[in-house]
Amino acid sequence: MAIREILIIPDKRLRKRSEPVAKVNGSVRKLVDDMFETMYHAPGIGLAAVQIGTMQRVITLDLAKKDEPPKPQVYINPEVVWSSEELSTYEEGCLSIPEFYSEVDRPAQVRVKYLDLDGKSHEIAANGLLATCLQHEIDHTNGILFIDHLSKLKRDRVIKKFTKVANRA
Ligand code: K1U
Ligand code: ZN
Repeated sequence: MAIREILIIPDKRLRKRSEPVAKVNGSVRKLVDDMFETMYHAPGIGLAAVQIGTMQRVITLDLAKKDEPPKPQVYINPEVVWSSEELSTYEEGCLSIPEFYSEVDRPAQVRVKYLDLDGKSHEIAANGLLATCLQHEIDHTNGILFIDHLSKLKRDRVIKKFTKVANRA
């Protein structure tokens, strides 16, 4: 297991679509181990493989509260197959856009199809924070960031700030 570096905007890899996993094998399981170690270390409640520079459609989540035991979740090749017209609003953050938070409106309920670590197919219905996080992470696998759901003015301000920092480094 390894803590991997988390890509920060404006890294171009964050804007690319990730590739589907063809076979859930040992290297995917090793990737998932690294993702959990990186996500817990950050700390974060979700992570997409692209955020550590691996362009595969894999996401990890753990939405357990501080006083609860860990509840690690893995979704391979996740895909939203249905989303509600009703929206809900959450204040989102992103490990690739450190210390910036903003409210985002998204479908309140979704159904997501995915593979588990044994390569078995599942479909789940999600609402609340799980629905928000799944959509945030699935967006990452498609090169979409939560700032893309904000006004152009807000988005451009954030990108400008992080581009300045990257150019100074
Ligand atoms: O994908 C990511 O960048 C991870 C992101 C997930 C997320 C958070 C909030 C709404 C939607 C998606 C994060 O984990 S940001 C950090 C965070 O929210 C958090 C960190 C520690 C404790 C509790 C929350
Ligand atoms: Zn994110």
